[in-house]
Amino acid sequence: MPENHPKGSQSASSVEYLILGCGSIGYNVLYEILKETDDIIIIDQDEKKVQDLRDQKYEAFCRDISDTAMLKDIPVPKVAFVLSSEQKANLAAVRTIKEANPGAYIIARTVEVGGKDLYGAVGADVVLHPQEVFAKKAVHYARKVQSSRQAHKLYDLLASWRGTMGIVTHTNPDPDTISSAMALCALGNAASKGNLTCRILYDGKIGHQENRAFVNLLDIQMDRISPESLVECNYLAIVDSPGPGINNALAKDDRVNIVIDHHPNHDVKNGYDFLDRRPDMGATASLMTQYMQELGVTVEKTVATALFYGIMADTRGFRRNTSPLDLTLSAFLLPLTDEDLLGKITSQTVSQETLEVMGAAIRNRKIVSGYLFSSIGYVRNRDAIPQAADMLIQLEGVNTAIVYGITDQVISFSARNKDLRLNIGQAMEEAFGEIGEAGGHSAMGAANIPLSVFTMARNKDDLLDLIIDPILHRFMEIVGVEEEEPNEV
Ligand SMILES: [Mn+2]
Repeated sequence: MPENHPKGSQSASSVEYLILGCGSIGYNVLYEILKETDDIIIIDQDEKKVQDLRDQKYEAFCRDISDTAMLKDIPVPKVAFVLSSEQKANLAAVRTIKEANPGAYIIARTVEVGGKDLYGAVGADVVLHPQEVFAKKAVHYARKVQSSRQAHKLYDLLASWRGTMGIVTHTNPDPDTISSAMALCALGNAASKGNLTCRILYDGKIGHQENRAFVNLLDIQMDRISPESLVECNYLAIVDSPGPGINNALAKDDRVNIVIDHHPNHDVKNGYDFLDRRPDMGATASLMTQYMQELGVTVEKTVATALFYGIMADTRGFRRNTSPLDLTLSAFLLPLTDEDLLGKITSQTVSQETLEVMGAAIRNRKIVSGYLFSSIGYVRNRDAIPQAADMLIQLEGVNTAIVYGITDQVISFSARNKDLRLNIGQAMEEAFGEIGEAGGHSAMGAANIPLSVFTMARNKDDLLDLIIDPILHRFMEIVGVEEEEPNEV
C-alpha cells in the first residue's frame, strides 16, 4: 500500500470516493481506487478494522452504516460504494446517502441474487451481485477461448477442402444470412488459397425492398438452389438456419458439413464437420465477423458493409436481442464499411405493396388484453407480415402483436412480444407446431401452416375466415388470454 496522509475531513466539502463496508470486497475496491487517488473515506462498524486502516493512514470511521446519522460530519461523496455483507444495512445505507446527496453516484452490492430491484427502488445507480459478476467473467473467458478455437477449427477445415462448397442461405434470404454467406465465402477463399470454389445458394424470394437494394448495391452473386447446383457441390454449409430442411431448401437428410447459426433450436443432432450455434448472438453475421477478427482475415469493404448491415437489420438497429458482443463486433466493422453504400441501402423507400399491407394491418387490428391480432388477408410478399408485426408491437397498450396472412402456399403468422412472462416462440410452437412449422424465442415467433392441411379449401379469403377462429382460439388458450370483446385502440 502506498503511504497516505489523512486529510482533515472537516475542511473538505466533498470527497471523491466513499466506501461503506470494508470486508474483502471493500478492501479490493479500496486497493483499486488507490492506484488513481487517495481521496477516499471508509466507514465500517468493526472497530479493529477501522483502527488498522487508520494505522495505515487511511481516513476511516467506525460507524453502523444502517444508522441514518452515519454521514454526520463526513464530506459529500461523488461516488459511494455500499459493500457490506448485510442486505438490510446496505439498503438503509443507499437510502441515507441518496437522501443526503441526491447527486451521489451509488454502486451497491446485493447480497441476494434477486435483490437488484430493491436497490434500484432506494436509489442505487448500479447494483452488483459479486458471485454473478465472477460467474459472468469466468464464462466470458471460457467463451473467448472457445470462439478462438472454433475459428481455427473452421479455418483448418476449409483449408483442407478441394472442390466446390455450396453455402445455403435460409429461405427468403435476409441480410443476415446473405452477409454470413459472403463472409464464409471470403473465409473459404482465404483458407483454401483458391483451391475451394464457394457459391451462395438461396431459395424463395428476396422480398423486402431494402433486401433487394442490399443485393443489388453490393452486387452480391447468388444462385437459385437446384438439384443440379447441389450435385456440383462437394461440400455444403448452412448459415443462419439451424440445420438441413429447417427454413431452407435442403432436405432433412442432405449431407451438410457446416452449420453456423444463432437461432435457439430443437435440432440437437450433430453429425456435422463443423457446428457453431450461439443463441446469445443477435445475428449470425456477428459470429462470422468474430471468426474473421480472430483469424486476422482481411474483411473486404463489400463484406464488411454487408456484415454490418446484416447485424443492424437482424437486431433492428441494435434494439432487439443485441448482446454486447454484437456491438463490439459492429464497432470493429464500421471503419471497414463503405459509408456511402450503407446510406443508400438503409434509405430505400417503402414499396406500394408494403404500404398497403401496413395499412391493412392497422385497419384490421383487434386487441384483447394487450394481445393484438391483425389479419392482412392475401399477400404476395410474405416479408410484409413480420414488417407489420414490427410496426404494430410499437402501439401503446400492446404487449404482443400477432399478424397473419395467406399466401399461395401457407398461412403465415408473425409475432412480436415484449411481455416478459411470455415466450412467444414456445407459445407459437405449442399452438401451431403440430399442423405446421413454428418456433422462435421470447421476443419473436413465427409459424407457417401449409394450405395442404386444409382440404376444404375453396376461396382464399373465405379459407382464412373459416379456419382462423379456431386457430386463434387455441393460441389464446395456450397463452391464457381471457376472451372478451375486443377493443380497438
Ligand atoms: Mn439471423
